[in-house]
Amino acid sequence: MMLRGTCMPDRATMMPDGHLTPHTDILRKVVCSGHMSPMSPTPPPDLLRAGQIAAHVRDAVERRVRPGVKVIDICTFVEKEIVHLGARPAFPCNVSINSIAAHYTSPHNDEQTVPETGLVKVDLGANVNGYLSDTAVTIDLDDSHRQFVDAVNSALQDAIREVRPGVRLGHVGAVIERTIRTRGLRPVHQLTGHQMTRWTLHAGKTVPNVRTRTTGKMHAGEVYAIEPFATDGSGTIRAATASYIFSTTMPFKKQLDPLSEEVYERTQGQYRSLPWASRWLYEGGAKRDYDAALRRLIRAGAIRGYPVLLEGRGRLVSQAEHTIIVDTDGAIVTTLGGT
Ligand SMILES: [Co+2]
Repeated sequence: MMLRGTCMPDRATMMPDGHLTPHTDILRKVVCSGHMSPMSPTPPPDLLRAGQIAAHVRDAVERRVRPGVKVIDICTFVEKEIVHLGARPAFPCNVSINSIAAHYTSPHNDEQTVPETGLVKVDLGANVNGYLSDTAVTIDLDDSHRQFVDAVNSALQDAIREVRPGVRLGHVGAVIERTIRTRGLRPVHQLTGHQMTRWTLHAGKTVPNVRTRTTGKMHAGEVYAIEPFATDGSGTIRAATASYIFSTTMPFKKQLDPLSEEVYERTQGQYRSLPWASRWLYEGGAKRDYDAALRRLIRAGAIRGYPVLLEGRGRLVSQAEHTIIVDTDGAIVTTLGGT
């Protein structure tokens, strides 16, 4: 199967309809590493594999997101498939519905189901030995919000076309903003794409979704998640009170109660600084008050929560996302899929 043992990068050219087609000449260049210039080293195979696995699972889950399906079943399907394909989740599967812009993953007892209409964003990533991928798709439940999906797909496509060493991150943001506004929507300016390094999901630089004066640039070999968000609301977001996604602060030395200590050790050992879901603590059937331990850990500064993010006016939000490697003359999209 295409996922087994291959380390061929998904080198591609964007087609006008928003689809990506492999560009065979460039593909040959990348694969025949003996003939490559020293400026264009072969990307780490684990990085490419993390991208392929995430793309495969994203394409598989897209077909499963239908009205009435339990959100927790979508989350566990995604996370189990990632493991089944030989990786680990880079972060909990996010299923953000309608005006929830991002950072919703099911809590352990979630009864919520997918509604009849609107937009569902599924955002997922794989971790292969610390090499990460991050990709998202928006599902238009009753096919009545196509402009939202088109806007983010086109913005992502236009942004990827700008990727090359030396391009200003603010320029990429300007391209994203223009494409979304041209389609009558607004970019969500507080949400950004982000650089990724080994074991670090949000490393240093960000990729804005609007024109900014940031002077930062992309450099060859860097890895980025580019993720445009579009809305018919204000384009601002606010944090809800609930957090279901956390990350562990390292190092942490203070004394804690036994259960908090156990949660700290477990999450630090298993996920390092990558995000994890409170739901994952309950897997295996242990009936303990993890929610209380999480509150104590937050108060102690041992973990941080990522609150659910809502569109400021309660309007719909769409999202598209790919992981890319900055190559000498363009982008290698690691999460292409469709194969
Ligand atoms: Co991301």
